[in-house]
Order: sequence, then C-alpha cells, then structure tokens
Amino acid sequence: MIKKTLITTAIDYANDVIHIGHAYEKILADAFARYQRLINGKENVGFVTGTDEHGTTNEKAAKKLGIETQKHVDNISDQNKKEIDALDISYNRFIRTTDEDHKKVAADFFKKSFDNGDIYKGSYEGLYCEGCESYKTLTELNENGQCTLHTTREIQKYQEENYFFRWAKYSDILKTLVLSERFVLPDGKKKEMLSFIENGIQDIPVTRPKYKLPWGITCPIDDSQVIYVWFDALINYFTYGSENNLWDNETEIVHFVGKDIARWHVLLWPAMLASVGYKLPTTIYVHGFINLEGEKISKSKGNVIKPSELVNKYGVDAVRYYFLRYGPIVEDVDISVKHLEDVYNGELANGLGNTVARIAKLAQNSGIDFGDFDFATFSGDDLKMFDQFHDFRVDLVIQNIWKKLSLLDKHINENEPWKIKDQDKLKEVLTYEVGEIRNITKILGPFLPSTQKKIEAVFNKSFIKVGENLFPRL
Ligand code: ME8
Repeated sequence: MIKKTLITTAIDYANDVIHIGHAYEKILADAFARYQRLINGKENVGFVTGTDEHGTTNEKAAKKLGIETQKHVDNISDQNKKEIDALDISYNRFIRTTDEDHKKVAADFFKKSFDNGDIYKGSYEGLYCEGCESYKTLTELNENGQCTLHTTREIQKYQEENYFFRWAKYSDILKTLVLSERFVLPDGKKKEMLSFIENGIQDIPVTRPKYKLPWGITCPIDDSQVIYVWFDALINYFTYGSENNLWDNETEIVHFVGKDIARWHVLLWPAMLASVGYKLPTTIYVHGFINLEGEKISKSKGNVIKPSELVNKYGVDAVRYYFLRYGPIVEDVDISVKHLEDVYNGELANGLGNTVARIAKLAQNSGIDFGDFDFATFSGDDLKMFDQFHDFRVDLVIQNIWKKLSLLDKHINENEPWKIKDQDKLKEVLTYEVGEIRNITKILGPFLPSTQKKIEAVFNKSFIKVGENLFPRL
C-alpha cells in the first residue's frame, strides 16, 4: 500500500499581514513536507497552507479601512502569500476560504452534517471574542472580563438565532481519540485537551445571522445565515485533500497548529468529520508560541516583524535555520534579533559556511579526483539522521546534523590537510572530509533548500570548485 501524506498549517486570518510568529508554523510544516517528499516521493505528498478570510475580524478590519471586505482580504492574502514565498515554503496549494471550490465543499459538508441530524436550529445568548472568533464562558475570561489571549479587544455579547452543531454527542469518541497514541502530539498536550472534554463539551453555534454578519459562506439550509468561520475554515483541509486524492485510508493526515487553536483541531474538527463519516486526521502537532524579547508579538505592542524583513537582511535559509533550530517546537520560546545574529555568525557563517569553504579550497588545490556523488539516493545511515522527524523534533534533527558538522571541523583541525606533503595521506584525509560534507549536504534539503543546492553545485562533480560565500559574516 502506498503511503501518502497530507500536511497542513493553520490558515491565517486575513485581517492583517502575518508576522514571524505565524511564519514559524509554515517553516516547520515545510521542513516536514520536504522530508516526506524525500522518503515517499513528491507525488505522494500534499502540502496546503493559505488564508482564512471570512468572519468578524476580517470584516471589521476592512470596515476600519473603509474598503470592501473582498478587496481587503484579496490584498492581505496576496501579501501573506508573498511573505510565505519569501520563506521558500513549498506548498502545493495556497488555499483561500473565499475560493469558489472551497465555498462549495464547505456548504456541502454543512448540509451533510445537517442531513445526518447533527445540526439543529436554536438560539445563543452569551459571550464572543472576535480575536479568537470564539464563543466564551465567563470562566474563560480574566478578572477584567477580557479574553486572556486578546486583552485589547472588548468581549461581545451575542443574543441571536442560529444553528447548533451537536458537539456534545461526540465527547466519548473524542476522549478515546485524545487518549490514543499520536493523535495529539506532543504528549504533554493530551491533558489540556482531556480537561476540555471533562469540563463538558457543549453544542456550539455553527452559523451567524446574515443581518449581523453578511461576510461568510451562505448556509445551505437557511440563506438568512452564514456558516460560522471556524466551521468553514477547518474544512479547507478537506477541500484540498478530497480534491487531490488525499483524504482516504492510505493517507496520513498531519495538521500543524499553534497552541491557541489546538482545541478546534483536536476536538471540533474530528467531531465534524465523524458527523459526515469522513476519515479523521492522523496527528495534530501542537507547537508553542514565539515571543520577541520577552513580549507577546502584537501590533499594539509595536513589535511586529514580517518574515520578509528578516529574509531581506539575513537570507532565507538563515531565517529558516534559526526558527527550525530555536523555534517553539514544544514550549514557547523567546527570540531576539541579537540571538539570530549570534546564531548566524556562529552556526552558519562559521559553522556550515566556513567548513564548506575550507574543504572546497583544500580539495580544489589538491588536484585530486574525488569522483561523482549521488545526492539523491539515501542510505540507511542518511535516513537515520532524520529519525527524530518521527516525533516532529526538527530541532533535534538539525542539532544532530550540526554535531556531525562540528566533528568534521575537528577532523580538519586535527589533521591539518594544508600541511600534508604525502599525496596518499592527503588523498585519504580529503576523501573522508569531502565524503562527509557531501553526506551532510544530502540531508540539508528539508531545512536549507537553496543552500543545499549551492553546496551540491560545489561538490557535485569530480572537479570541486570554490563557490560563493554561503553566509557572509555580519
Ligand atoms: O487562528 N508564535 O489564525 P491566526 C507561534 N485563522 N505561532 C503563532 C504566533 C506566535 N507568536 N502567533 C500566531 C487562526 N501563531 C485561524 C486558524 S485554521 C483552520 C484557522 C499561529 O492568523 C497560531 O497559533 O490567528 C496559528 O496556528 C497560526 O499562527 C495562525 O493564526
């Protein structure tokens, strides 16, 4: 049986352009997608990212600017795509929830759930946070009555007629899922998800009246309502997957999400899928948050950095490396531009760049023929270097590669090939060193795709040439 993989990231709200916090997840998922393509073939991998364009947040952002909502989301989605492209994210589709195919798939999904008896008419009276696009209970608010994640926004009071999804009905199924191995990772997240279930899952409104929020997908069973933005947005994965033969039992479905939206993916999404009888996701991988110099990244704090700003200054692979190696793979992390620069100088300019340049120069000066090399075929030893991808620990995979690199550097320093006069001895030492750098280069692709290509061009042929300076010192 062919194993296919569908990889997804959360789709970003189109109220404002993404910052480096949002970008982390894209780089993480991209490294995993590139790895899957290496081991399973690119025809067996689908990777989708995009923008979440309906709902109050997006509509209000457009109103504030005095422009049509569609125009606003077109503009932001376009800018987000450029940001994501600047990071060399190898998505197969950049989906938008305003895409016609998605609107149709989402409406059909809703109708199917309704036909199966899981959606019913009701009325909601309660609280809503527009930042989370989520219904809230009093116990979820801080002592000032604000959402703990969006303290600059006012909590809304809603009283309206809408349609509810029978979420509570799925509590037992969800509990079994959460307890099962690898459904939610890292394991530390299980407890939080279980406590949501134990506190009692309530049925949830899955439409909003159009007279209050016209911006959304029209509800297929009542055209005076639009589909609730989370119900609509989660279906984006299925839109892409089902249209690409990637929503079946031969496909492993992996969702990468941040900790603030784990609950929607671990608890609501599987209940929605169970309601219509579609395959459930295989794994939901939940990462932590990036803070910048001890502060939450936010517009109101004035500390927003766009991915492209870092890419323009340090180069795409340096940015990728920094986030993959030091990003919030499990817990939140605090980053700073100073730390990025130290890492750049120490691990990229000195570490990788310098080692590559030293070996290339020694090899070129030696006049020795090192033979061709196959960068595309992976041995058991090569694949072993990727072992920790099993747990999505991209940081540890990189750590191991850099350990290998520093051993190689040590080998150069100890053997001092530039001093060796004996040709046979020189050949032996350099053959080992050229071989090692080639082996390291081979496995860099998921993390530093363009750097890999550059090093490959230097070490590919028997004639090794000195290439460009990969990471000029800052
Ligand atoms: O939640 N550090 O969109 P979003 C790490 N549209 N990750 C961060 C982050 C930070 N500082 N800030 C945000 C939404 N993220 C919904 C998703 S999916 C069907 C719908 C992550 O634009 C966040 O955790 O608020 C989420 O995974 C992603 O960026 C998009 O956040």
